[in-house]
Order: sequence, then C-alpha cells, then structure tokens
Amino acid sequence: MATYVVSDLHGQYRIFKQGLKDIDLKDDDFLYVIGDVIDRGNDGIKILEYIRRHKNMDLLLGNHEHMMLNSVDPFGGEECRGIDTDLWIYLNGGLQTYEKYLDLTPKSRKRLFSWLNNRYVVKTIEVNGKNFCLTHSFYTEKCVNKRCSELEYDDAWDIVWKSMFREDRSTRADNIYKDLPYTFITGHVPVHKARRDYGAEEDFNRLETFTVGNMIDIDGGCAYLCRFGMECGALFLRLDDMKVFPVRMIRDDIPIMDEMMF
Ligand SMILES: [Mn+2]
Repeated sequence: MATYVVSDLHGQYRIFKQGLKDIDLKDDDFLYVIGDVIDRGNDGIKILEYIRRHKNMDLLLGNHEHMMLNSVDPFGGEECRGIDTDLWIYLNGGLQTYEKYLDLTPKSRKRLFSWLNNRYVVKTIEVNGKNFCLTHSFYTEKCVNKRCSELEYDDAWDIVWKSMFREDRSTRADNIYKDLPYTFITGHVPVHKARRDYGAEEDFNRLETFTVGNMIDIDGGCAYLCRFGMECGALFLRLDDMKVFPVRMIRDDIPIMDEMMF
C-alpha cells in the first residue's frame, strides 16, 4: 500500500499514463494529483475524467482548475461567463481545455463541474508516521482539509495562486513554513525555475524535485515544453520512501498552442 503524488500534468496524457506504468500503481495504492491537470497541453479533460473514475486517485485543485470552475456554467451549459473567463481563456491557455469540455454532454459537464468543486485544496495525510501537507502551492490554516465548495473564492485563490517559491520573501518556504509540523509537497512553480530563483548551485535544467527546508517542489514543468534546454516532464513521488519516478517529455508531447508557455 503505497502513496504517490504528482503535480502539474498540464494536459499531457502520455506522460500521465507512462507515470502510472512506471510506478505500477496497484488498486490498494493511492495517487494524489495536486493540481494543474488542465491547460497548456491538449488532454486535460481526459486526465480529469480518468482521475474521477478511479477510486485509487484523487485531485487537489490547482489554479487552472480553479479558473475553470470560475469560468464555466455550473449546470453544464455551454456558456463561459464566470469571473475568471478572461484570465483562463485568454491568458492561461484555457481555450483548448474549454473546447474539449464542450465535447462532453451537458450531463457529463455538470458531473465534472460538481466533482471538481468538491475536491480539496489543501490536504494533510500521514504516511509511515510522517505528516505531509499536500497543496498545489500555498498554505493557510483555514483551508486545511477543506473542499473548494466550502471556501470563499479569495481563500481558495490564495492557496492555488500564491507561491512559497516566488512572490516576496515573506511567503518563501524557508521563512514561514519551517515551524509547521509537515513536509509540504507542492507544485505550481517548475523545479527548474524554483532552483534558479533560490540560487541553488546545481544544474537547474534537470528534471528533479527541489527541496527547501520542509518543502518539496514536484512541478516537473510540463507547461515549459522542453524549451531552453530544460529537461521537462512529471515527477511522481512515493511518500513511503521518497523515491522519485521522473517521466520525461519528448518532442511529440509539445502542445499545438506552443505560444502559451507560462
Ligand atoms: Mn499552477
């Protein structure tokens, strides 16, 4: 019975399936996907549906799912007029996801919306006597183990958008999280960027997790599209023994809308 986490798949279905094969996920294992399944790549809706249908997987929301929830019609209609519509469709690569979403029947759209809206934003778990806090990006006490539907827009926004690996120094991992009794597992900021911003004396183009204090970044940069000489892909992490299973992108994985890079 092992527990795995992965983040920021950004529509890369091949990477997702390859990762499941590599970790050899069993029925009594569990995989947490900690946000940003959709956008940038083309198959986000397909991955969301795959997670929704499997009992040994769950999703925590990322900023991309949060934007989608605040753009599309909660009742399965075709309209996209929520408060995040411009941010999602025009600025964050939501268009191809929205087009795939429209291919679903109204009933399936409504079911997907309601499932998404009932996912956690921050979740604490214990594995092998060790306490982990899973979050797409940020931490506030009031959001711990709360589902998106239970939270105000601004409270969920803080969790999925703010980052411990960027912003100002007051939100940085080595400042305000070090006294909390968890190992934090987050995504949102690709490890290459986090490693560079922290001035790590390493080859920051490697596809490898990045640890600062009690926080581990596992965003392998599926949204980066192998540009700038970086090794991109997904980082599946087994929490039982902290073994990392990297899945590298290849040129064929590059999404069609490649102008949408960040
Ligand atoms: Mn993100």
